[in-house]
Amino acid sequence: MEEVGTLSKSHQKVVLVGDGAVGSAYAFALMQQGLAEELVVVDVIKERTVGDALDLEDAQAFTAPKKVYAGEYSDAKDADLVVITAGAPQKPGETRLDLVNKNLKILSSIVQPIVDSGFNGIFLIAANPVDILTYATWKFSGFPKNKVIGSGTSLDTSRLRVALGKKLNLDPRSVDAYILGEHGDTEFAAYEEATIGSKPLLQIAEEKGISKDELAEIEDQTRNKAYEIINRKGATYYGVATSLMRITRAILRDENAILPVGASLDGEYGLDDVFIGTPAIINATGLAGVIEVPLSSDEKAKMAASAETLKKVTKDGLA
Ligand code: 6V0
Repeated sequence: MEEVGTLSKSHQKVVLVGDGAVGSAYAFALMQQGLAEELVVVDVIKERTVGDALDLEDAQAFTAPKKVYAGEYSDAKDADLVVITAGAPQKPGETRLDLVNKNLKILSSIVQPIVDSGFNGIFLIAANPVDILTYATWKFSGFPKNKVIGSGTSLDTSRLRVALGKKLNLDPRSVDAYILGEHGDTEFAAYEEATIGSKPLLQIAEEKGISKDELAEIEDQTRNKAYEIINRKGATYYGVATSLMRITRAILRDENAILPVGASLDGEYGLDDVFIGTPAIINATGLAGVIEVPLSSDEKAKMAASAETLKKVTKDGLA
C-alpha cells in the first residue's frame, strides 16, 4: 500500500454495469481522468460493450494506458469498485419513483452474481430511483453499509452550485451549498447552512438584493432540471457521469473527501434505516462517516418527510 493521497494500490480495477447513456459517459470520464488501470464494461447488450471498449481504448494514446474490455460479472472478483448504472431511465413525464419495480428486478439480477464472484470492494449505485436501489443493493449483497454508496444528491448539489454560481457570478466550486434528501421530488436546498468563502449564503443574497423567492425559484429549477433536459434530449448523463467520476476518484485515491452522496443514516438527522442524500466522507474504505448538517427545525422536517417517502416506496418495492 502506498501513502494516503496517492493510489492506494498499484493496480485498480473498476467494473461498470450498464453501458447506456450514463454508463458510457462515466467510462469516458474515467478514461479522461486516468482513473483505474483496468475498466470492465458489462451490459446485457454484449455487442455494445465490445464496441464501446474498442472505442474507449482508442483514447489511450492521448490519455493513459488502461486495460479496457467487455466482460462478465465474474470479472468483479478482484475489482475495487462496481458501478451500477443499469436500468430503465425515466421517460418524459415519469418520476424516478415510477421506475422502482422494473429497476429493482434488474438490480437483483446484477448484485447476486457479483457477490457470487467473490467481489469484496465497494458498490456505487446510480440507477434510479437511486436511494431505493442503493438500499436494495445493501440488502441484496449483505455488504456492510459503508461499502454501499449511492450517487444520492451529488448531481443535484452540483446543479444547485452551478445555478448559484451563475446568479452570483462566482465559480460554482466556491459555493458550499448542498441539496439534501431524496434524489427526486422531495429533495431540498439546505440554504440556511450554505456558505461562500465562509460567509452565510443568505447574508450574501440579502446584500445583493436576491430575494427569498428567487432562491426558492433556484431550488425549484434545480429539482426540475432533469425533467427540463429529458424533455429536450431524452436523457441526462454528462452531469451524473462526472459526479460518479468524482466519487470514484475519492475512493480510488483514498481522499477522505467530503462529497454529497447517498449514505446510510444511523441516527443522523434523527433517522435510520434509509439511504439518503447528505454530505459524507469518502475514502478507500467507502463511506467513512456522515457529516450531519446542523439543519434548522424547518429543514429537519423536510429531511424527515423525504426519508419517509423513500421508506414507504422501499417497503412496498421490497415487499
Ligand atoms: P440507458 O441509456 O437505457 O442505459 C441503461 C443500460 O442498462 C442499457 O445499456 C441496458 O442494456 C442496461 N441494462 C438493462 N438491464 C441490464 C442488466 N440486467 N444487466 C446489465 N445491463 C443492463 O439509460 P441511462 O444510461 O440514461 O440511465 C441509466 C440509469 O441511470 C437510469 O435508471 C436513470 O434513471 C439513472 N440516472 C441516474 C442519475 C442520478 O443522478 N443518479 C441521473 C441520470 C440518470
